[in-house]
Amino acid sequence: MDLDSLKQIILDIESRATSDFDSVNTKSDLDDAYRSFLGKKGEVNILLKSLGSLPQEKRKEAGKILNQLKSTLESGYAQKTISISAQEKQDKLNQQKIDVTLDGFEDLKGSVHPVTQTIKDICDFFERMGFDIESGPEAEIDYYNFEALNVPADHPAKDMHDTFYLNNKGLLRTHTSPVQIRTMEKAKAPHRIICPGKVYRKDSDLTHTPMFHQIEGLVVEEGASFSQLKGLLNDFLEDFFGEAVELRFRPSYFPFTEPSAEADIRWKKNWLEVLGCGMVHPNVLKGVGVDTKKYSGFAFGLGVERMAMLKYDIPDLRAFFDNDIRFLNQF
Ligand code: 2NL
Repeated sequence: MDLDSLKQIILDIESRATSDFDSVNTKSDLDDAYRSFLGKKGEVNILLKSLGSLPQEKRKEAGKILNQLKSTLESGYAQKTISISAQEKQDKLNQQKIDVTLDGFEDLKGSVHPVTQTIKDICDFFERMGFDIESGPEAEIDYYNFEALNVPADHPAKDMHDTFYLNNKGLLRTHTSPVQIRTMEKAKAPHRIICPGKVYRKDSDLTHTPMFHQIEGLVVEEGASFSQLKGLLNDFLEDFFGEAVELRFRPSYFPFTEPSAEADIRWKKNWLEVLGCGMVHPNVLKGVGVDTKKYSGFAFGLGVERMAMLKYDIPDLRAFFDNDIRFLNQF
């Protein structure tokens, strides 16, 4: 082989390698092409080995142009490597592209539960009347739930069929009255407190749920009277229903009040019971250390779900517990 034919071969390799590098689209095809020209058994190495057949004085020049070929091919390979990885990156970006102009999903907005709203409305009224909001534990003991409230040991409400007992000592409170007992134990009279919260009774049918919400109010002051209680409840019910209400009090009985009464409002020709109330029984006041010669008290209790059903004309108690968004969004 002479130098001229070597140059011819080199030009041919260079043009084939350039076009091969040009036509591949993946890194692995590019590497295959690389190996066929520049690998151990590639064309350039084979050519290099054949230089031995050249005369001594031509070998140097031949080596030089072969090395030039090598570096031309190496840099072609390097450039193509860069452009392939840029293309792969671009392909990936195109695949993951997000069209920000597409319509989104309408987000579901929450709303205040009617029970929560009713508790807030009622507590707001009594706060304006100077009451403090108090809360306390839902798991109670017999003393705070019954004994301190003058409920006799053999009262039917204490029956296993009516009260959830947790163990031999604990129970789930059946009303929020224990909060008032605890408050009177802690602070000195006078008291004006309103106590909202969950209460529990072993009762489950169309009009009763084992858990419901109650609000109780308590006033202990010098000269607290039944006429004040009637006036306060009348103002409250007018505020709650947003219009003048026709109100009547019927004599009733609770162990913790004497006298006791139930209040009804006239709603579309019918009298509907809305709450229970009375003058705090002296036994209850004495039990928490209130001087009954100086102070008297009145109290009342109402069911929140029942009040919300009347105000919003909801016929079925279960609607409060289903948490159906179509129901809840109406408030
Ligand atoms: C009702 C009746 C009532 C009370 C709750 C009370 C609390 C203390 C002392 C005296 Cl600490 N009374 N609470 C009084 C009368 C009635 O609730 O029908 N509730 C749904």
